[in-house]
Amino acid sequence: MTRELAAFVRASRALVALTGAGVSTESGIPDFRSPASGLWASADPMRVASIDGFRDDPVGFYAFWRSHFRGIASAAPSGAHRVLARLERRGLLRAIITQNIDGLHQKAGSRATIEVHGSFHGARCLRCGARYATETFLAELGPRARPECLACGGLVKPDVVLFGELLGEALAVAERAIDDADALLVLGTSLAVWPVAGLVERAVERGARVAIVNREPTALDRDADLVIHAELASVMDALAVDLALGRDP
Ligand code: CNA
Repeated sequence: MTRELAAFVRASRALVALTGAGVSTESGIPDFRSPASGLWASADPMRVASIDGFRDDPVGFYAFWRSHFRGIASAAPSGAHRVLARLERRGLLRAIITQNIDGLHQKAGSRATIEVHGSFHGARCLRCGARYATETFLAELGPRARPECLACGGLVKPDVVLFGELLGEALAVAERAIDDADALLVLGTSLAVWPVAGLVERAVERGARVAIVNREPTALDRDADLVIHAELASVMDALAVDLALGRDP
């Protein structure tokens, strides 16, 4: 199967990747929907990951995310992140559209990265718009303190798109990248979250070929030209060998 993936990459003239939380599990960051290890096995998404949940209980929101954000801040890129960065350097990958908020594609050296769900690095006051670095803000915030803006007392929210919020300009940028692509490589996502899952359908409608690599079946496997159900680490390592990508600099 990985030979077929290498052929898929070689045959493309404008390849774009779409990634999800599965590319970062090897980095120690749990995904949402894996049956035992996913965050939703132990938490209610509508309480800790929706804009209504955030407004109702901002202290509880940060109590849940504080340790996860700390883990994300200290995480190192996975093999999948590194192979994608090498594909871009070799001119074989145009852009990465990611649902992840962890910044690990950039840490691995990828440049053309479109973060459709935002990034945990920054935070913003919902009232006056004052900007904060999430890590610094959390370091100074007491464990049970309300996350209030130092300038106006409004609520400070990380720059991540929560359930119930609209996606920003990044979605339009992602759509343009899809429209210019002739092949889409989908990695480590259940494709259960919209409107991002719709980007796969958009690619198919515009005639692009689609390959999906994921441990479990996804919602859109039937739309893909190539589907591999396997661990990303082994598939991406084999892809790097098959394409003779060489070592990281
Ligand atoms: P998801 O719905 O949790 O799906 C992840 C998929 O990845 C699952 O189907 C797993 O089977 C698969 N998977 C996990 N590990 C591996 C692996 N090592 N090899 C192969 N497959 C694997 O997550 P999605 O990304 O689809 O959902 C979108 C949400 C998740 C976005 O809003 C993200 O912001 C959010 N999220 C992001 C992060 C992060 O930034 N690292 C972490 C957790 C959730």
